[in-house]
Amino acid sequence: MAMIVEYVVVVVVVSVADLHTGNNGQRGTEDLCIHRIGWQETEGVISSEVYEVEAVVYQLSAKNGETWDERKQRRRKDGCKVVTGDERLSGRRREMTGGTNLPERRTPAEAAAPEVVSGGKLLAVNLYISPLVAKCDDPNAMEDKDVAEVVTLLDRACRDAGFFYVKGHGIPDSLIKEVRDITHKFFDLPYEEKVKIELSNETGYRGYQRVGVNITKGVPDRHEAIDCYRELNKGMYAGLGDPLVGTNKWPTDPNNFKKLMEEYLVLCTELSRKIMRGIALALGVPVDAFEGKIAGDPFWVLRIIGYPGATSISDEGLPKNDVGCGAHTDYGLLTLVNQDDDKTALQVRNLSGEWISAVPIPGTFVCNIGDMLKILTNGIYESTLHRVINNSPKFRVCVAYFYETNFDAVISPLDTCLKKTGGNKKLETAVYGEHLVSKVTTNFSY
Ligand SMILES: O=C(O)CCC(=O)C(=O)O
Repeated sequence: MAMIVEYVVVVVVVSVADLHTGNNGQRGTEDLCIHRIGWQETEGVISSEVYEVEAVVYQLSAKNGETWDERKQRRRKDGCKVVTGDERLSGRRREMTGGTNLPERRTPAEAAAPEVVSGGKLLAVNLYISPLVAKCDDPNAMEDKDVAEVVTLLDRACRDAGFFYVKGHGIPDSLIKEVRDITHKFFDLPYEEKVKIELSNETGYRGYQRVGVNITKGVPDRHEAIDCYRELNKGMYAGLGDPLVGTNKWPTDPNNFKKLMEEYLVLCTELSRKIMRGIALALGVPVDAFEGKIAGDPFWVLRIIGYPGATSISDEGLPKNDVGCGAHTDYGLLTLVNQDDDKTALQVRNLSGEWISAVPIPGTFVCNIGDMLKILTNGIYESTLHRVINNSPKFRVCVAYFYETNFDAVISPLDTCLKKTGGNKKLETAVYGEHLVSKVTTNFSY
């Protein structure tokens, strides 16, 4: 019996105009579209009667009366090319205006994730990683063509774009949203309530910091935050982690804050381990290369961050600074960014030195590569330089989960990566815990 299976591929189209005008990440009139694809399937086999449906659901009416084909022609003239990557999708194309009622569901065949290219440059890759998540612990995972496709795209994303979005990751959208909602609730509380869990060197740099206390390269950042780390005991790792010793300072209001965040942490840790398996496959190193002595007992960091809106007066008295978080790279292996859906603020610098807005895509994590992965790959993958500028008048939250190596891991380039890059070690060996402590202990202005 023939049945129609429909699902969604999310494509980010960063407005070319934005790039050229240097617009600070403000969403242009049409910089995000959702690309919907469907096909006809007969008893699990995709038939030749394939059809593709593309619908712009974000500000579809940017140009009145424009058809999808006209829109695409115009976008191409702008130098913007949307690549679905799925060669099976050919044939009949049907215009569908504003159709938002297709279920957000994909089959493994949809694993051919899209890339967004502009002027020959890769801007973003959106990975539907469900095949990888399902099979990464199977020793024959790469024999599965859907896994292999995810891995190929992952490699391209890490080499050329430096960041990527993941969807189909298995963490429920409802939980991802709940984490942000409870974060909003906390930051909405009066300062006197929030400061009850204040961060200091005596708390192991754990807890709440008001706007401007975090500094990047000497400049106060326009954000407030709660910082949490995997717990460390005094004297552990020959005292390497002593500055961070302490228990996390979770707020008691909202009352389920700790429980929710701890549940979320477990899922982020497991998801990151799986993505790192995909990255190992992408690099051609053993699938468990980022386990054992490197990250078999991974450290983690959680930053629960709030950025005042552009017109907010909550930072009155501080030096004028629009930058929510100055340009920096992350310290470990991989970061999962859970950001508000309705404000564009995170910007990522690509290898050509352009700042690309990481426009939020509901249900996805933005993934950044960290410093330890850069060393392990001998620079094949760069750690992603990024910054945050909240130009929206609204308060923005982001919950950033950082998946790190073992605290005491000694990190130097993997042999395979060394060979692939000509045999010379381009990056100094680092001990992760030392790197982290040196950053954390100089990140605050008090
Ligand atoms: O707010 C964001 O989107 C990212 C936060 C960030 O860059 C960080 O905490 O390292």
